[in-house]
Amino acid sequence: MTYQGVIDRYCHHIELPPNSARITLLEGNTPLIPMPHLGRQLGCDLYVKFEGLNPTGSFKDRGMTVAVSEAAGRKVSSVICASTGNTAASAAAPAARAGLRAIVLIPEGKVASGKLAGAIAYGAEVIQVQGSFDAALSLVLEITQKKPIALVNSINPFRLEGQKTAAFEICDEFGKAPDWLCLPVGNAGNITSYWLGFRQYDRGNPRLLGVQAEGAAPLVLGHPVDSPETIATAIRIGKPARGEQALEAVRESRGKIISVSDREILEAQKILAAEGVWVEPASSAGLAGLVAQIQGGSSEYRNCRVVVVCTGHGMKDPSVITDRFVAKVIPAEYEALRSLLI
Ligand code: AN7
Repeated sequence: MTYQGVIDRYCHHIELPPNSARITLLEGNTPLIPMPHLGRQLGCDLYVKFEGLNPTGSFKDRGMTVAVSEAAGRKVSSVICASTGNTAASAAAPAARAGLRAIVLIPEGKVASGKLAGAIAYGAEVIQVQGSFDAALSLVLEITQKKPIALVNSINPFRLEGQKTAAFEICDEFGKAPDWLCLPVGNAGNITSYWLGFRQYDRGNPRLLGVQAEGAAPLVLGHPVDSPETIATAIRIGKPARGEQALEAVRESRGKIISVSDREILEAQKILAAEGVWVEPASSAGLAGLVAQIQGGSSEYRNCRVVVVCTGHGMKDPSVITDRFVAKVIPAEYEALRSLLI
């Protein structure tokens, strides 16, 4: 089999100007992992769409191949984004391949080390902003209105064109849409894209369960959050750019947007890792939401086919694990090892 990126695989379903470049790292084609053990416990037919297996370790690569291809095709020299981390790495990698300058604005001190390292390694100009993601995004909007720099946040419609391919893949795998799709919601580009994708592909629609972190839940509260806070720094966002569209998607799908605590997020991360799937904290929010719904007494998921979208790899945020762990130390002697183990 020859590998294809999402533009080639779904060229008939993606809007991209004819003069666009074709910048790809062969993103997409991520596994839909059956979770029979956990599914039995929860009473549903459960799968994880593991988007952390994209080239830079997150789901953002799908949209970024399209946005950067379009930008490179119209001969801009620079791309810019605000980011909680994954968007930064995801923009930087294809930009490097296209020979474009990548500028990324991140909230100071609030980006997980694997993401920051990625953005630096791919050669992005990393600028820390003294404020939240939302403040960084405002700056990006202002400079792209005044200067010829391409904006590659998910306000850029080409990001959605690529991102929606995840919905196509799920439908191709099952032959139809699942009953439920559970996923984290931050800036709300992903949930908006999935909904676009399912409707366009015409193989049925899932109900959407969008999940925010309690301390950063503007769509649940119904108003922006000035100082969002959560251990899931990826979704530490108080004013989602596509919030209205996300709410509409949820309404149309007869789904819900709920919030979960950081404790529930970390517990879901542990549950997934115990099944061999290590994801970053934000990525376990979808499962955390599903568990909260079922434990709260909802029977709407019973015997349903449920896909939980895990958006980023666990290696993006190693310290959330290692900071809570103290390794045992022994002298280099057999007796010390034996007495420790047996
Ligand atoms: C792992 O990288 O916003 O609702 O700047 O990294 O489409 O924003 C990341 C978001 C979920 C939320 N899971 O998706 C960024 C950024 C992970 C993420 C989300 C993000 P959206």
